[in-house]
Amino acid sequence: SVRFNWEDPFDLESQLTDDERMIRDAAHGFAQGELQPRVIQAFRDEVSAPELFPLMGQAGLLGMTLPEQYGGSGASYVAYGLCAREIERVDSGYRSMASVQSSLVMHPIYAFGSEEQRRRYLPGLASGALIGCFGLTEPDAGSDPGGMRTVARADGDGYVLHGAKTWISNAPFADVFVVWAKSEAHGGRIRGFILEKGMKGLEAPKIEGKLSLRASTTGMILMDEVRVGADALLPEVEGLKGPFECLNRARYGISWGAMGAAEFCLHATRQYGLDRRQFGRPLAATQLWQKKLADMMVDIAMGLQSSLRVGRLMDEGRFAPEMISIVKRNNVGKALDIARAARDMHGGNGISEEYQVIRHMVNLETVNTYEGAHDVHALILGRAITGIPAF
Ligand code: TGC
Ligand code: FAD
Repeated sequence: SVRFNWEDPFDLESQLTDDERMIRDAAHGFAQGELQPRVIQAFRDEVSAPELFPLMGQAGLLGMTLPEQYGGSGASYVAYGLCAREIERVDSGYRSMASVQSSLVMHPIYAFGSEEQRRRYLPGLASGALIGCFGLTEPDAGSDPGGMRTVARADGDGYVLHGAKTWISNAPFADVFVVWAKSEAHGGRIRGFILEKGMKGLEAPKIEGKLSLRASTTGMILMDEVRVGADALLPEVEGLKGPFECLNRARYGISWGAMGAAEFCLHATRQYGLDRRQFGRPLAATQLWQKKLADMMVDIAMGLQSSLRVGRLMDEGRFAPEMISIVKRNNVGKALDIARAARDMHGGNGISEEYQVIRHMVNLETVNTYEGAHDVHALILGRAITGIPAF
């Protein structure tokens, strides 16, 4: 038998390739060196931090699964997940910034764009010189994106877009907007369009006053008769499949990221319980505490192992979206439970920014809602089990 390691219960380490470990270690160094020192202040001030994109780009964290010719490094989906875990160990908002750019902006341009669109946008997005955002959600269409009202009308050899998107990560400082609209020229089918900052009629006001994910900037996309050329259309995809193919990748990354936030909470709580004494002994010496720490460790071990399995299947091209619903829903739900317990176990100190667990807790409320709310993923799985859509 081997010696048990509570920090890596199922020996995840030995299931990774050398490349994956190297990429993970570099991401860990970047997250701890560049992101951790900023995050408490950034969250307090609800700052916009577009300058983080070039830093993430230099660190190779943007679009890493894409081929090198487009600025990626051909990394595996497992490596991508490991990086999301390292970034979200610091803050879910920073992981959001990176996952929107990689999975929701670069992926559709790579997978559904023309060669000209790939060359025009991908290298800049990979380096962080350009910032991207993804507009699917609308004020009256969140869980049900098929109910969107944004339209694209044919106009000469181009299109005119009209409508409003809301709750859009990165939008206020984005250069590139991947927007989904019902295209009248395509029989009302949903199509993707690439818009650029500065286009007439395009605005992206910031949403202020978030009490969660404050280190990530969120805004709206307001389109008042925005005229674009025919070359703004993503030519290779039609229907909700387009945005969902992007969401598959982002949701998968989130399943790893949430485990990073949960690991932070477990590690911080364990140390707190070893250091803090009440009733003449460390808190960690009490049965209730040990039971809660055991629950945290078990849920993290199971979550990481499941995400690794889904990542390997993605790398082999053998995944089904329902597998991603399982890990997104489970891992984020468990991470939220863990963060709430960690907050409680820190007592009064648990509400202070200095101990950081309450920041993870409130962030994970957003993560539980976006990219398909917890219950919406249950309904996706319920449909798979019964064959009956119950949305
Ligand atoms: P439904 O009838 O199920 O499907 C319509 C078409 O889409 C196809 N499809 C998928 N394709 C690939 N991957 C998937 N996961 C897919 N799911 C569905 C499907 O085959 C069908 O194709 P076709 O060719 O027959 O048209 O669609 P529905 O309207 O019944 O949808 C139901 C539901 C609930 C599954 C779906 O609407 C849903 O997932 N809702 C949640 C919405 C959501 O996740 N929004 C996320 C917005 S982006 C975001 O939150 C970014 S935050 C990022 C950050 O900051 O990190
Ligand atoms: P609703 O759909 O109104 O859901 C409200 C509640 O009802 C939820 O609990 C949900 O589970 C439940 N519910 C919904 N339908 C059903 C049903 N049929 N049966 C039972 N219960 C149901 N979107 C983007 O497009 N791009 C982004 O970059 C982006 N970034 C975001 C960043 C932040 C900080 C936040 C908060 C959101 C972001 N979103 C983004 C939007 C996000 O995807 C939506 O908030 C999410 O999909 C839920 O939609 P909604 O807010 O309209 O809630």
